[in-house]
Amino acid sequence: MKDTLAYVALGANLGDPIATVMSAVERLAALPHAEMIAASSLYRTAPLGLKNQPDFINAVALLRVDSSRLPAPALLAALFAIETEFGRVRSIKNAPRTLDLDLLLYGEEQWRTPTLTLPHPRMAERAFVLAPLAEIAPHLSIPDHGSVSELLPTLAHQRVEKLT
Ligand code: PH2
Ligand code: MG
Ligand code: MG
Repeated sequence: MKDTLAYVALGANLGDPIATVMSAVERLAALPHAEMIAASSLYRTAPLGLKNQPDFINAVALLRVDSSRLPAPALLAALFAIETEFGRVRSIKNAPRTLDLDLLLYGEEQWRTPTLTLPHPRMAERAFVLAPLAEIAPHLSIPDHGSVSELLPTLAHQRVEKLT
């Protein structure tokens, strides 16, 4: 048994995104060989990338994973399976989605394969990731970028609203 901390970003902007993200958090908590340590609040966020689409609901979760039983590629496959369960259809890049689950960090591991890049290459530029992360891991350092609490203020122009 080798424990690794994994951070997962959740996002949805089709259907009932609040209900979807809430139940996806429950699905993550129920993953075999993983234990949920923390989940952020939900945030309503302006779409980045393709602008002309509905606002997103975003959140992040922290899992303690048994890396011998659920290594990073297996965790990623489990995330894709949950996306499919929630009705995700993959069309164009950045298209609206019922549920997007992105693996942000898996311990200190670095991966560069066609299907898995760790750390997530764009996480430090996205307030919709850093605002929920700041809630559960303000001191977390993103390799080559800095700490979450230092980076977030640099993205103040990105609209992010915590849901109460
Ligand atoms: N996900 C994207 C692209 N743009 N914008 C927001 N606000 N939230 C997201 O989760 C998001 C996005 C690609 O996965
Ligand atoms: Mg994704
Ligand atoms: Mg994504």
